[in-house]
Amino acid sequence: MNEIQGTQLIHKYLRHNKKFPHVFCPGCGHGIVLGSLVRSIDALGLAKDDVCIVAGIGCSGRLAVYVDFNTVHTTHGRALTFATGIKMARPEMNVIVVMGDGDSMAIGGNHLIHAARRNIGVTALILNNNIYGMTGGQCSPTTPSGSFSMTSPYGQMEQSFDCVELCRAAKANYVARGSVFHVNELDKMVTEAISNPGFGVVEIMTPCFTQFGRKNKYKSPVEMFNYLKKNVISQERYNDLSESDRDGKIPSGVFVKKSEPGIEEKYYAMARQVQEGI
Ligand SMILES: Cc1ncc(C[n+]2csc(CCOP(=O)(O)OP(=O)(O)O)c2C)c(N)n1
Ligand code: SF4
Repeated sequence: MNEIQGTQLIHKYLRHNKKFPHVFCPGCGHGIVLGSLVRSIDALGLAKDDVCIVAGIGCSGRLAVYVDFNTVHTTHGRALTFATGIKMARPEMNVIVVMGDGDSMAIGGNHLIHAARRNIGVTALILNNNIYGMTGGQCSPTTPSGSFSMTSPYGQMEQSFDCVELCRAAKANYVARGSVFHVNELDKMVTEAISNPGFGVVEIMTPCFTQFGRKNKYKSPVEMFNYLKKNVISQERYNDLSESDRDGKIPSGVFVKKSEPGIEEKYYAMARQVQEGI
């Protein structure tokens, strides 16, 4: 993507003269996800009116505020419930949900499991910065064991869990993990997830230097990007590593890719059958 195209996309898709300047800290990865979202929608040629972005609360939730589509900035942990209602009522709409790791896996964890189980035809972008960014750095379900946060000043005692494994087990159609360092791959995953007829999840590793990096071993946002560069590796490379060498490494790529119809499609087919008395 050259600079001219990038600028054109900003003018086409961002509420650039209304909602800016944005709230993201220098070095935050959330803006890169915003870029990926806009490029993917543009590449798919979707009309703005046919796209609805739904977000929860958190720094990640701000993404919905900046883009010129149908947008809903909902309550913390409930973005998927709003999105489910929208998709059931307007199945032709491309519904894309943006959530933080806290939003999607802590308070909204149950909704994530059941959105995947139902295979509702929405796309979930999960911005995993391993921390609650907006509220001051409390630990989340993905804060790595032993790392420091506002609520684990002596090191996190709890185990973290794996978003990909969770969504795979809950039977989502499309499950992928990428990072904001590996932008070209990320764009492909977001585009594929939006195109998938069922529930598409992309977990996106993204740095929060302000609330996570400063309390841990990172000296700058650049170090956090270098961490992603070195440690987010393909699942093939990850599988070839010994158990001990896997420590700290994050497997990425597409883990599940099915093309089952979304539940809304099944619902409308059933409604037609019932109405026709078949
Ligand atoms: C019901 C409810 N509980 C708690 C909060 C406070 N709150 C706002 S954002 C947030 C956490 C955000 O963390 P995350 O979802 O990981 O997103 P990030 O800010 O890191 O992008 C919390 C706990 C709230 N707004 N509503
Ligand atoms: S607090 Fe963290 S997640 Fe929030 S804008 Fe700053 S760097 Fe980004």
